[in-house]
Amino acid sequence: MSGIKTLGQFIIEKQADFPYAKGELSRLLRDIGIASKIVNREVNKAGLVDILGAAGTMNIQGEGQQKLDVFANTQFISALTSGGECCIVATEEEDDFVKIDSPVSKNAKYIVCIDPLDGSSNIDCNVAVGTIFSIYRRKSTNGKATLQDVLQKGTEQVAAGYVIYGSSTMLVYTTGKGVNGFTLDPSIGEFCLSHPNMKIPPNGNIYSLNEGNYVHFPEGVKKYLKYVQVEDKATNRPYTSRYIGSMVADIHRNLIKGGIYIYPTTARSPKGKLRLLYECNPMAFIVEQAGGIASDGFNRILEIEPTELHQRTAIFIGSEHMVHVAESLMLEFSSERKSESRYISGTEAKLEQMGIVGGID
Ligand code: P6P
Repeated sequence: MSGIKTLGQFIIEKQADFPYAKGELSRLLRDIGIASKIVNREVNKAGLVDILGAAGTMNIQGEGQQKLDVFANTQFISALTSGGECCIVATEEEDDFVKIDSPVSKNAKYIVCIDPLDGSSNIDCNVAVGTIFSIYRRKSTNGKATLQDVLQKGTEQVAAGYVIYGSSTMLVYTTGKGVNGFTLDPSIGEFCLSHPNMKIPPNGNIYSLNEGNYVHFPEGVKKYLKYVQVEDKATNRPYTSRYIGSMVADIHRNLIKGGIYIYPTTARSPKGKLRLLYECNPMAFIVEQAGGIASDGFNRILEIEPTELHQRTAIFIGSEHMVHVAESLMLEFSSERKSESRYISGTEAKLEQMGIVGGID
């Protein structure tokens, strides 16, 4: 195995990066890694066994659960229960958070927020899907952990990551000391370091959003769409539209190539579609650690104060310059939240400087 570094070896090597008792993060990520290998096995053969299609149940989001959604949810909860480090799992697939109450978890200190299988509506057509997870340390020091231990700001995350089940299966994570990617080698059943110290290009020309919602977009997003579609060789426009309908796949591609992913508020999702705790916070932590930025169009995702388990938010995430341009247009043209913006108002000069205002009708 010369030159190969497994996830387990890497975590132990980087143990000093994780300021808590030795081995806790290792065991948490080991548990998540085990469950993701089992999910990967089922995703890879989904067409062959009766695990495709709808489970016939609905989750709290009102979304029809795919059988693999339910399977993945069960696998992650089971792995985290037997691993002994996790006291609560907050998952997209359960109405309430799941209390882990097993003999090995008596002293468990960690909260895991997880979307077990994001983009699962794509499963039947063999498009990449993913798992997104966020790890917090409980704040309460005695008794059972509570909802308050779950409703922590994104800045409190001690680790976050995703698994993408695509042409290969990768686990990408951060503990706040950079981002590293591991590709599953099925021949040895190990995630092996393949993308050390991942950095998102500060600029790019790929934009990812569902233009089918155009009529319901905030004015600032409509202006951004006009901006990216205007011919301007100096700024490499028009950009390229790439939208898979699977957040993990879209953001993973943009992390590597540069780009922006936007899911704004729409008529159908007036607070945004994506969930703060187990989709936006972990992806924002990862992208920020890779040098990008993530906001709700006005304010940093990681600073949003959660008030409910399945809280949704708009998200603008990706290459720093691209998100800044979109945020500037949101500030200028979607004034309903102007006062909240982290930018100084009167961004005319900033837009001119970016060559924006002139290029938009
Ligand atoms: P729409 C999948 O359901 C998801 O949560 C993300 O993975 C994806 O980017 C988005 O929703 C797709 O939503 O409304 O464009 O189909």
